[in-house]
Amino acid sequence: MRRAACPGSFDPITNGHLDIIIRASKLFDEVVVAVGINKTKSTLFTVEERMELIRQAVRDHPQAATNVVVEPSHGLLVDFCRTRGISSIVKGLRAVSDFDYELQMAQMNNRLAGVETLFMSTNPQYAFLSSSLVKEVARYGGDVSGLVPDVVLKELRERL
Ligand code: COD
Repeated sequence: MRRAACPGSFDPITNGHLDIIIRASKLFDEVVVAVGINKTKSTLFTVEERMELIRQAVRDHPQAATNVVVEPSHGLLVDFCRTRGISSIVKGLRAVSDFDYELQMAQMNNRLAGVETLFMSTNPQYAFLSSSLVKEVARYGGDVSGLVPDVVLKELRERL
């Protein structure tokens, strides 16, 4: 079975993340979305909330609804991959500014465990999009509809 991990903080999932997950779900038999738990980083949504928002967001997409699973990820991503027999990581690349750090992580993960990282170019529609920017705009009352899944939009409106 060809299985890939799509890792991230997903605080919260945006349409940029979702686009990468859906495209990956068409290339692999199973995509495991690894929701990072970083105790030193404060998040708007708990890990359980972030996981549930991703599950609800993929539900409307026929392929992804059948082969995307969502799990919490503690510690090193390569350990998450190793314990699940995952040999590929799929990441989205928005701009050259993402590239330097993503390349470093890809090479480190390959060195640590022989895991390959595949980069997908962002959908140009979402190239400027990040979870932090979405939260900032929503916090000040800006309209983020079309930038996040509807379930996330609803949660942001209630919370911020
Ligand atoms: N379009 C396309 N892709 C996007 C978009 C967009 N608009 N926005 C984000 N992405 C991609 C990012 O490029 C990233 O690949 C992924 O989606 C997740 O994004 P975020 O912002 O939710 O998550 P990050 O960047 O905070 O996540 C970092 C990880 C958790 C993946 C990383 O820190 C990690 O692997 N941590 C585990 C610990 C570890 O193994 N460390 C050693 C690494 S070598």
